[in-house]
Amino acid sequence: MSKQKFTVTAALPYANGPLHLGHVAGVYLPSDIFVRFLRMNHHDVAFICGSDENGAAITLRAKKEGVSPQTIVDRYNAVISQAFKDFDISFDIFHRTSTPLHHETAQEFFKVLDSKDQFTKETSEQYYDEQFNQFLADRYITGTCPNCNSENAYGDQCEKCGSALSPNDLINPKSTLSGNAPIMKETSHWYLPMERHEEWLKEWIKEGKLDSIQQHDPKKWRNQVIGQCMSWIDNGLRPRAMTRDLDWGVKVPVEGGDGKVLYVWLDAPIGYISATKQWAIDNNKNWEDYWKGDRKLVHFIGKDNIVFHAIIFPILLKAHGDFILPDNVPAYEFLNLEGDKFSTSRNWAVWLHEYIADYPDKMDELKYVLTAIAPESKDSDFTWKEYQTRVNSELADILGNFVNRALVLTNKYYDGKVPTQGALQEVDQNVLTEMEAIPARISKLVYDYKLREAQAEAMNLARLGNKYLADMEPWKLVKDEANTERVATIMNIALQITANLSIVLQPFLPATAVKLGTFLNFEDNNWEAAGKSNLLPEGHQTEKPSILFQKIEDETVQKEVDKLNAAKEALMLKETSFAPQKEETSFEDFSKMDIRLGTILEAEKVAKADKLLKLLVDTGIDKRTIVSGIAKHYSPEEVVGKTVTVLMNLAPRKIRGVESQGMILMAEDVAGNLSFVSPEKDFAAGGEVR
Ligand code: B3M
Ligand code: ZN
Repeated sequence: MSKQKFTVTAALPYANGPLHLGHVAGVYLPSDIFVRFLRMNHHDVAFICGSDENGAAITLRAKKEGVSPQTIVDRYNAVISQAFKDFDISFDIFHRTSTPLHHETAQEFFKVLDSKDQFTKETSEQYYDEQFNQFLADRYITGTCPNCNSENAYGDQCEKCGSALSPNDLINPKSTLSGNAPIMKETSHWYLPMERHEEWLKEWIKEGKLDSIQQHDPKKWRNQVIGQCMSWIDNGLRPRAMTRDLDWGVKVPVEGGDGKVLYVWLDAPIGYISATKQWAIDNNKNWEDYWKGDRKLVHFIGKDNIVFHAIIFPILLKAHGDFILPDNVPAYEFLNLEGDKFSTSRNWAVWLHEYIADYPDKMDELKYVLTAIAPESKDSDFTWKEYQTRVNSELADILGNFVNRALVLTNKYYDGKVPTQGALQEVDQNVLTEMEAIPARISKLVYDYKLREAQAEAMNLARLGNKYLADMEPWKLVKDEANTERVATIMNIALQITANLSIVLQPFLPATAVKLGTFLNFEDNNWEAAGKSNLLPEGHQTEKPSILFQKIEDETVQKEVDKLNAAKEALMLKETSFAPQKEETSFEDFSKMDIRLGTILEAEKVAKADKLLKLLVDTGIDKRTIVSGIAKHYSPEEVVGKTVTVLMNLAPRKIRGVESQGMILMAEDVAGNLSFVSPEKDFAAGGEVR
């Protein structure tokens, strides 16, 4: 492809929690591969990201932890940006939407739209939480999704099926603040009349279906992106509120906007622009070059962000004027974990920062596996078992084995110097022809956003080399002097393949590619060099290699799976064991109960009832018989002498022929163990409990 200009964005992660492997596999890794590839092909690229620090995702998290939103965004911006650095995601900038530059940029954008009459102002009734005195939009309200019936859909989108929603779409809406059903209350907001844009949107999205240029043109959008957009449009575009009644976010910069902020899905995509501005300031560039004119804008996102990037943001860009619209919106489906949805709240996740801490020298192993299973066209599943298999039998046994053989033998036979390539046999010729064809195939796949296949194609080069050496067996040939020239030719070819690997692996496994370069004393970052069979001249000195990939042991897999299961069990215990609070009662009703301390004087088992103990209890005012269902938890001997809590005025009942005059109160823990409720101080029988 001729040299082009690209502005590539990766969805801004909410600064409300750390990143897990699902985020990485479905946005950050593929965009990084794409950009590294573009750079090697000398396209002019800006790779933009940052943290999304506004909106209900942030304020709700803050409320939950009892800290300020600022504390939350500072904490998670730090965690996230450090993880990206450690994982070597090559953003040109990782910005923040809490910066003054972003606030100004978003406000300016809003003002332009407002002055061009691109908004309507509407007063309407919206859901309101009376207990918290707050309007409920977006994540402040949950309910049943009208499309997929998932019970936990948010007011702005359903994470289960990915559809974009409005609070009024929800069935059985509930406030996430109080849990109560909301009331309706009047408020006014700025709306984006999306229906005005239906015509051109339809045409424009249809264009995305076209593979307009046969030569690797990245125009063609993924089916699921086109499908989601068309179904949204076909359902009828409606005005969508672009402001919110919240006290955290970008303030509405026009008259009447007091106490209101911009809708996070209005300001967040503008975050791509403000990040570009900051990067341009830092690098003496003009930001407008990256958003205007002849340039391809590409948004890497998860499928739950499709309509925001392929419909709403394009409307905003077009309504503003001057801006380019996205050329493609490669959206990823979801990655699952061991057969179950990633979930922050259920702690069902492999966190990127934890992986980095536990396996600091295994970044490429994770990159390789995540790209190999990337959820490009359908949801996929990460398992530690598959991680192990792919690392051991692909990275170690194929790539690592080949490179190691090529370099170790070169060291052994030729003191590390590249031997002479002699006459080629047909088998050599075939291998070289195949090697030559691979880079173009990778290119085509990358430009088509098929990074999973592209990586597999790069690995095919390692496969090719590994098979070549295994078939040729130079270590056997070398024993006969008559084969000297033949062995040199084979080893030369093996080294050329290794040099080629150091190029074609760069986008996918950057650290490994650097290691290969070090082993070979060779560096070439130009994609066009790939495929050549004379990258290393005769006599070129190579180095002794080290092992590229250590195998993953069974214990490691077991440890990781145990860790996940432990987290799941802890949570299930917590979730399933606490009964919901009972209905409200009055103080008057409560006061009717006569509860006192009693001391157990005697205890014996009740015949033919393995759960019951018959107790004689000193209650201060009398000594009475009480039958209690605690025999499975306490022996008669152990209860005698204990001071416990007694409900005195419960109507007497006959239990197994014994009249019980009252009840012993018991506490039960999540595992079903019983305990007496005894005074923490040394109180005598008769003391009242209230
Ligand atoms: N923060 C939503 C998400 O993490 C969001 C993306 C913004 S991209 C402009 O799903
Ligand atoms: Zn749904």
